[in-house]
Amino acid sequence: MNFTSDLLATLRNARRILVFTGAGVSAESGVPTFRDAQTGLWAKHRAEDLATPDAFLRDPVMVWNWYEWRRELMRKVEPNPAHLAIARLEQLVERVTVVTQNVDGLHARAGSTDVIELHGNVWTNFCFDCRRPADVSDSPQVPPRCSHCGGMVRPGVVWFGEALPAAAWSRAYDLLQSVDVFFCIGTSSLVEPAASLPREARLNGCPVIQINPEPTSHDEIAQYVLRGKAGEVMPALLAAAWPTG
Ligand code: BJW
Ligand code: ZN
Repeated sequence: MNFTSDLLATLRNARRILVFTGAGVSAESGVPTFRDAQTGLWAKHRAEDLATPDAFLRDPVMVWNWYEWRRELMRKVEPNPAHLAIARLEQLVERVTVVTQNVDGLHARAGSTDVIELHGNVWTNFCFDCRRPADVSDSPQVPPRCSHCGGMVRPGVVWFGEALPAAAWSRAYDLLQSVDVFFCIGTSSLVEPAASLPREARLNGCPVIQINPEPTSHDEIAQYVLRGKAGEVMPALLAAAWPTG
């Protein structure tokens, strides 16, 4: 794989890197993406039937079971070379923060130590009514009930129409002021407000490196567009930028 000397120098000179990721980063682990036509989860299910508070209230059993099915699938997967290369960046650069839209926890499992989860984490649950964290380990009901108020327990993810966790969002947004390089990897960049982060980074004058096998609207704002799979491009890029690293 060939990278321009300009890109390699930009990486070597970087002190603070933000790595913004989407479902494409976990695709090579076997986690289906959301919008890829062939394998996307929502090729079979309509997003608005499953990932909204209204959908949960309308059919809580179906939505809970859909998340259980996905958890089952995610339990069996491992971090792939893209997650591992992103984690390894921490040994090469002073400060690396991963800002992910993914809910699978694979960045942390790969060894990344500073991960901001914008859309929550599928391994957590909380009460739809009182919003307290919920332990569902031995609940006979579907969905499980809250031990405090009896409300329905839901997965700890962010659905359409819901605000992103305030602390996660403001930390990610504030980082845009201080990072030297912004990676945008494996996201269709269709879901707001997350998709505004690369745009804001570029407005701040930060170089954006886009890695995706397909074009996205963010190709326009990216300084470097690397067309390919994250699990192939990221390890090759690290090897080229830090050959002795
Ligand atoms: C590879 C690869 C390989 C494949 N290597 N790459 C402004 C304009 C218009 C609409 C809105 C707006 N602001 C807000 C909205 C509404 C809405 C929205 O964005 N709608 C759009 C769809 C139109 N946003 C919201 O509702 C958000 N909330 C909000 O704004 O609240 C406001 C508010 C404020 C105050 C009070 C109340 C409300 C919330 C969004 C939540 C998104 N949730 C989901 C589900 C999470 C739980 C779950 O997992 O079930 O998050 S939706 C889904 O999309 C999931 C993802 O994190 C997210 C992004 O998807 P991603 O990661 O980009 O995946 P894909 O599949 O789209 O793309 C995969 C990419 O990988 C592709 O490009 C492939 O080519 C690539 N790829 N293989 C590298 N090997
Ligand atoms: Zn409750």
